Amino acid sequence: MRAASRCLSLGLLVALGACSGGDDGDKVDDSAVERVETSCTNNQDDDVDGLIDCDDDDCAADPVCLAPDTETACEDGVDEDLDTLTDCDDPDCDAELTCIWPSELQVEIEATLTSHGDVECQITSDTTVAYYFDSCVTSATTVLPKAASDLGCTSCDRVYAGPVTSTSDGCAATLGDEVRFVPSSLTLGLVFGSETSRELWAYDGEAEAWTQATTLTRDANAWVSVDEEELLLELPDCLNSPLTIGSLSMTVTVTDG
Ligand SMILES: [Ca+2]
Ligand SMILES: [Ca+2]
Ligand SMILES: [Ca+2]
Ligand SMILES: [Ca+2]
Repeated sequence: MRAASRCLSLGLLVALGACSGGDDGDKVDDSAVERVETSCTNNQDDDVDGLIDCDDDDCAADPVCLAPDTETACEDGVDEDLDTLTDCDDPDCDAELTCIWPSELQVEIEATLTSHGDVECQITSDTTVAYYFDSCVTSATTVLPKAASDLGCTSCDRVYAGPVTSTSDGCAATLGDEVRFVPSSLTLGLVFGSETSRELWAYDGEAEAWTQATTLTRDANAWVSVDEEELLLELPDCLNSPLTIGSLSMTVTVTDG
């Protein structure tokens, strides 16, 4: 409508042909304007060509349109799908093992010795002495942060290490300091088994080796293992050493932090 009015008013002053020529000039100027999708993420068809954002070829080289639809690696520090959420922060990674593991573990250990009562220690081939060991409980609690590396546990999905911060060593009085159910520091590894099961590996500093210590089973919000074994005690003065002095129950409770 504006173009038509302008042509009519010009037509009063100049020849009709000149007016037509001016109109053609306007059309050339319009087509010369390059219309592009100005934003590839605004959900608008900016250049009104029927194609919105990444569907428009104008956006073919835009990083947002080149990015994959999901986080493709969950441990590389890169936000692959450019949704501002990196690795485990991205819900795309929720099911990844690497994102299941917590940043720290609360570990509670309880060792309960149920004494068998008198134990016969053979002093000579025909002489025995009875030893008696009380039943006892040693417990410990600590929070272990995630280690920066696997610390040599190639089987482990995650390794945690740190000092044992709190202990109540009731068995030291009964068994002596030589027998320690809880070390002063712990280096533990976890291996995914299932949604309700994890292997717990432990590093033995003396043997300088990792061993699978037990299997943890999910129990409400914690992971628990209970292992029982006969406690054998090495007594140098007893010819029949080691002596079986009782039943030892070790309960390990791990809570994800
Ligand atoms: Ca468009
Ligand atoms: Ca757009
Ligand atoms: Ca990533
Ligand atoms: Ca992402």
